[in-house]
Amino acid sequence: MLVLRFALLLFLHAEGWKWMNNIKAPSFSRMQKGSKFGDKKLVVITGTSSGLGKAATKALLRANEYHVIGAVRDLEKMKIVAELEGFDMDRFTPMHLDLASFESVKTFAENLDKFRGDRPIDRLVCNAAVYQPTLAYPKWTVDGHEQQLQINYLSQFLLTSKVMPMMTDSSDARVVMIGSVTGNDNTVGGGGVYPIADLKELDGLELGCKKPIAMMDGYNFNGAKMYKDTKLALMMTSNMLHERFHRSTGIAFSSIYPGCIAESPLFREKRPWFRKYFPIFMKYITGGFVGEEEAGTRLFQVLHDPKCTKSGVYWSWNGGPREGRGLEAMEKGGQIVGAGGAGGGWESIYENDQSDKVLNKDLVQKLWQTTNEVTGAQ
Ligand code: NDP
Ligand code: PMR
Repeated sequence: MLVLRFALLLFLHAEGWKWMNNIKAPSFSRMQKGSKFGDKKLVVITGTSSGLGKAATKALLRANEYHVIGAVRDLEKMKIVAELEGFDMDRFTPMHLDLASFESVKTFAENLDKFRGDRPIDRLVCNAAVYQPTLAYPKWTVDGHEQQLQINYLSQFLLTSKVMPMMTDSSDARVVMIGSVTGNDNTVGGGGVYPIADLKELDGLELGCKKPIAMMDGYNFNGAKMYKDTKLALMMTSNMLHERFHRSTGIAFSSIYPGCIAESPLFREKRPWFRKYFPIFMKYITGGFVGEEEAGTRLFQVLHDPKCTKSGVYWSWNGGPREGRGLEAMEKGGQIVGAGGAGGGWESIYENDQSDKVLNKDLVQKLWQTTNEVTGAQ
């Protein structure tokens, strides 16, 4: 056993892997009950003040088995949202995190480590994102990266590297990346609508992807493509984490496509006509529409359902346009019954195919290495 452990350590070292340096052997004290969290599992979600993150938090609080840490950029907004939504503040803790700054990610991780005390983090959801399709020129973060790139991808990567060591004592740890059909080009929604997600040879990221280089592929800035590229990169990262760490840590890594939440504030920078007609188009033409609440129950399922302990999966759901069916379909104990209508509810989850780009092992390896360098995660 000792020899095996030594071999594993050597292997990780040879791979240049430092993320898990902080891993401690499961300690007795960490497994003891009776902390301020009682028997609740600890869930960290980025971006709980809006859209999918907010709806999933509602579902988690309703299930009564979780304490949710909402990692948000605007604590004042979060307070108001929590009050309006009636969050139980005994089981919800907002914590400041601005994903547009690596320093903020590091500070958040330190605060989280103190806050959890002797308890492991059981779930991490990389959910927060911005979509800036109409910009003629990129906007930059304090670290000199294009905003969508850092908020949607680089910082969530760094965050994962900081939080994973806090998860290894959990008996049911899950890391979920919010991907999208628009980052996965093997469908009409992803491969048929320009611009198409494509990291090419990652020439931009290899050069550091700092002002004036915005795009990971090194080509000219395109805001809509940038967003899609970040979704592609997150899904690739989920696969890499699965390959590298699922066996050794037991953590389940997955990505999801929650459906097209066409009425969410994600589209705040789109023109008013688009915001008006996009939900109609998605409901009645493509059938890809999903209401915020139901999208929240989908994410909740991946965090709660025992079958979603499977690692290396890209989860999606079958069924046509649905709205307003979500929490009301849940039973008291957090079980979701058929949400009514064909294809609705938990039974409609399935393991979706991932595009060749998402599965491209050489590129995934290159993405892994370059992102580690750019973020300083190792
Ligand atoms: P929202 O805009 O409603 O939610 C995004 C969240 O990210 C907000 O809470 C926002 O905070 C937060 N956020 C933005 N910037 C930062 C930052 N710098 N630091 C910390 N938090 C930040 O969008 P959705 O709920 O629709 O999107 C959630 C996820 O789902 C995203 O990853 C998106 O890519 C994905 N997705 C969405 C789809 C859709 O159709 N809407 C389809 C497929 C995937 P604040 O409340 O302060 O604005
Ligand atoms: Mg798309 C046929 C299926 C389908 C699906 C599932 C989506 C999802 N979209 C589909 C089709 C089409 N879309 C078609 C045929 C068109 C051309 C009319 C189209 C257009 C379109 C636009 C302009 N779609 C969009 C946009 C956006 O600005 C959204 C986007 O790309 O944001 C990055 C978007 C989306 N379509 C989707 C989904 C899920 C989105 C939201 C994107 C996301 O968050 O990943």
